[in-house]
Amino acid sequence: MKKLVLLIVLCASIFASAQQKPNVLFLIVDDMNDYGFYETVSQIKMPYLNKFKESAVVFENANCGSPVCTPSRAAVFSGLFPHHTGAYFNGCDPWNKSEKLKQQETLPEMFKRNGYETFGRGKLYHAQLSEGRIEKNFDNRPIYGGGFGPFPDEEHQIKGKFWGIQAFPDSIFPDVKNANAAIEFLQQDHDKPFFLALGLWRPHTPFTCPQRFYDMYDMNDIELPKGYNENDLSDIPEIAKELLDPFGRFNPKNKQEWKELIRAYFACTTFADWSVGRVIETLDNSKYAENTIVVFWSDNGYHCGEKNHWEKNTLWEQAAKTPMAIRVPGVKENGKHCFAPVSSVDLYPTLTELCNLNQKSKTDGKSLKPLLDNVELDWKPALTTFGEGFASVRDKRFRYIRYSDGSEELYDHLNDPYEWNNIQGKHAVQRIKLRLGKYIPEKFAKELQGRKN
Ligand SMILES: [Ca+2]
Ligand SMILES: [Ca+2]
Repeated sequence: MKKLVLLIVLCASIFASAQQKPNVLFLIVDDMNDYGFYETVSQIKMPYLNKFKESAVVFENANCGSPVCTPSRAAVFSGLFPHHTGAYFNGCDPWNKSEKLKQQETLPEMFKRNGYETFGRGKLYHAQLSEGRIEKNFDNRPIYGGGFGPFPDEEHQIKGKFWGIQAFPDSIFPDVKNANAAIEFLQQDHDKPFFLALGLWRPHTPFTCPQRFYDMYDMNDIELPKGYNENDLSDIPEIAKELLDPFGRFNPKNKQEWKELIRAYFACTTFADWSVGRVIETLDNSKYAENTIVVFWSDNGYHCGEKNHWEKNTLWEQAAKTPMAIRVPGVKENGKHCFAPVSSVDLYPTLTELCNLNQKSKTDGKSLKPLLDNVELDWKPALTTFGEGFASVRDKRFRYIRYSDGSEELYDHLNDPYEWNNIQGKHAVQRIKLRLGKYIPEKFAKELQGRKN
């Protein structure tokens, strides 16, 4: 009898402790740069994320592990930097090709093993997972909904002109369907704590979204990017130019077309803001609001013509810097901005600590919990890599880039926020280069297959 009572007490306490664990809402957007999130472009409209930022710690100096979709996500879900796995590029099939990633427990897998209900929808890994791994990651089906479409029309898809206003109904956008699925999940009862991951496809191309988001922007108000400088490429190493506009699909014929593309990017960013916003609003109106951590991040930044370049795949601020914010209910620093140079690779160990999970796999990042408690703390520089020997290191003030042939760039963000002046050759900065150079890996894992662009 005594044993039975003990067993009941034990079961009840295990159940209670499982109940106390916080839920996690993990929101990913694709190719969203800093324009609206850090208010560097005032015209862009992001009402929902602006509201969310008031209740979260906003990381103003967040950097991706790799400036392109698949490897950036592999780094976040594994907690491992690309130079340890070889997953540097899109198309590298990281979860089937890297021995290290095959062994690594992913973030959702860790949550599931720790007793969480795991739910995933939309663009999450952007890479093939085996059936067995899908099983280990997520409880729900289907996990991937949709794709990049809808495209403006067949001609646009073939010619690679991935933009255009079309009167598509909301119902055909994968982001609408997936956000609806997440909303439905948040309105249900759950016995276990949950890890809900939602990955949106926008503002990534094709720049299609419900027309009302285009209608929010008047062409007369659109300006060329503040960070554009037509002579900007004169002081960058030759090897850096290999990364420029690899697809050549964005070559605006004139300033008018350039502005139209920017308007399209703004519209798709505002669409993503709305999609994220209605999920967060549902959470805030649910019984889970007080016990759910919200993580918001973009997989990479985005050029809209800065450095004569479109899209990502560079080691400059425009591609390496990503929006990121974390809301832990009750944290006193919520609403503050943190300028410490953090990495999205830090998200895995951060959630391990915040949710008090048993973490099986070793990860590279560092828990951001100390910064959530004190945004002013000193922090080590953040690393972004893009292939063997291609690395970028960001601290609070400088960005240092070194390429595989040893050529370098150094930018002083205090005086040069758009990285126009490469000061690497100046005598006075040699010590800064040496200091930041220590964070560049001595050894880079061999590149898995894939392409640099
Ligand atoms: Ca992306
Ligand atoms: Ca320059």
